[in-house]
Amino acid sequence: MLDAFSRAVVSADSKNAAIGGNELAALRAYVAEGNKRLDAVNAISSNASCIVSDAVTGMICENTGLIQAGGNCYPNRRMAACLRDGEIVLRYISYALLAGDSSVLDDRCLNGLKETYIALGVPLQSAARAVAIMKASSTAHINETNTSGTNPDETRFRKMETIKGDCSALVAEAASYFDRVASALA
Ligand SMILES: CCC1=C(C)/C(=C/C2=NC(=C\c3[nH]c(/C=C4\NC(=O)[C@H](C)[C@H]4CC)c(C)c3CCC(=O)O)/C(CCC(=O)O)=C2C)NC1=O
Repeated sequence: MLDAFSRAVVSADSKNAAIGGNELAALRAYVAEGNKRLDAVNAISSNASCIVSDAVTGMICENTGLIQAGGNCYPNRRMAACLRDGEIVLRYISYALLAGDSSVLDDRCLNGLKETYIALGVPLQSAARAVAIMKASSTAHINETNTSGTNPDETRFRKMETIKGDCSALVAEAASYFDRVASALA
């Protein structure tokens, strides 16, 4: 497992080179924006059960066959396994976002996942759909653009109350980890 720092070392070592200007500039940005990154990780982890249950619910609403006999979220044992997998994937994405590197997600979560799903008959498209909904909701939580939609009671929607700033780079980075899960299942 690598993070932004060890990744720079590995990449310099593979070229037999010293850590260069570009790598240092990237690490300087990583350090300078560190508090923002912690806020982004916290936005995901402290809303994780909401993000996961909303995504799995949405996936099922769009395809109710999943919870009928023969569907892969039927019976409750499989529904529970599906929710648990959503939590696992989101947790590894939050680790990758913290580390600033995808290797923890790749090595400990995605490696072999597609093959496992195929062997168990877990529908890959549905899993990718749940991941896509988790992406939309997680990036909204990081950005604090989550709204109540048609519900007039805004207080039911949690805002993180972090200092407002430009978090577009972190949102894009987080989005890339969700996309990585989707392509691992494609
Ligand atoms: C460390 C990382 C790690 C991962 C990633 C992991 C995934 C994982 N998900 C599994 C099962 C499963 N995964 C699902 C998931 C779903 N079914 C659906 O219809 C949806 C599309 C989807 C939820 C979004 C289901 C239903 C099962 C149980 C399948 C079965 O036993 O028939 C299994 C088989 C063993 C088990 O049931 O626990 C593994 C290993 N386990 C790990 O330890």
